[in-house]
Amino acid sequence: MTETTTRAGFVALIGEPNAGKSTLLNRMVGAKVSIVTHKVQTTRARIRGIAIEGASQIVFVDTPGIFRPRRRLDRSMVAAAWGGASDADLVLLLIEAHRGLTDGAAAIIEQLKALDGKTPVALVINKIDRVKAEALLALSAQLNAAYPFVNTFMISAEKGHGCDDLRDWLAGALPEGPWLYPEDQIADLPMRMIAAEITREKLTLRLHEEIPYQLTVETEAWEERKDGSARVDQIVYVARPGHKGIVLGKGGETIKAVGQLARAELEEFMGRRVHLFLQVKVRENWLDEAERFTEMGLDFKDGDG
Ligand SMILES: Nc1nc2c(ncn2[C@@H]2O[C@H](COP(=O)(O)OP(=O)(O)OP(=O)(O)O)[C@@H](O)[C@H]2O)c(=O)[nH]1
Ligand SMILES: [Mg+2]
Repeated sequence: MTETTTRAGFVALIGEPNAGKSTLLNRMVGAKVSIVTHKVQTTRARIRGIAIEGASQIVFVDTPGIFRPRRRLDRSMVAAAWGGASDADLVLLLIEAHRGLTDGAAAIIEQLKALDGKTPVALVINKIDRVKAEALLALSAQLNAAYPFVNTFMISAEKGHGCDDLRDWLAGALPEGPWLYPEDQIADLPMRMIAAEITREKLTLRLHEEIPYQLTVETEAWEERKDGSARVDQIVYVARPGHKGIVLGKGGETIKAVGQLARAELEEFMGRRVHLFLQVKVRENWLDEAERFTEMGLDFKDGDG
């Protein structure tokens, strides 16, 4: 009889906004669990996606980008990111190859030094498809001089380069122990939250300037129907009366297009029919309401907004 030692643990993905953390999580899990846009500050809370490699169960923890927070929401997001890092067995710091050691990345490295010092941190240089190979060695040397990373990977989360090596290494680096989730589970996030995130992604892609940063989406009601479909009701909260009209669009065309895209993606994710109903509400103080933060999976930070 052969005995296999199982391994399991949490791997936190941290980095500046837009570094490609959510893209990497989705690639590792093999499904779209966390939303992705070309805009900064897309992810707002910790999102767990689960991958299995051999006898190891790797629980990836996507986190919001780390930046200098201004608003209350920003502070909660950055706190969630650092919370994810300190609870993890392993941390991956993502750096964008074409941007290199930015001030923001340097600030994260300084804060990593102040962390417990026990959690191993590996360096992941992402988006290598955007630079010439010659530039990577110098960047890796510069970053490794700034922090004692336990390992360095050069990847393209989008194209997949280097991702198998990274996954193999993680599988062997996690602590021995029983798996933490059933083997068919790929995410640890309630379906109603995944559904709200999908809608927020479509809104963020469609709307400009500050509007995506001043709205939130909540799933209000979820009804299972006898024919196997689901009826999902969501509210889009906007912070300014003027934003409502923009989110609706002329004759409601914007919200309609967003709803169609979100419904299609939700149906694909769930593998069944969905009837999605979106309602837009002005709630000027939502960015200062503890309940909105709880709905997003964030801790509400006291003090001025
Ligand atoms: N060229 C290239 N683009 C990438 C790669 N990985 C991610 N991107 C793009 O980078 C952008 C940001 O990706 P995300 O995965 O949302 O980044 P993030 O770090 O989760 O961002 P926040 O949630 O805002 O902190 C998207 O447009 C991705 O398609 C890569 O390997 N190569
Ligand atoms: Mg993200």
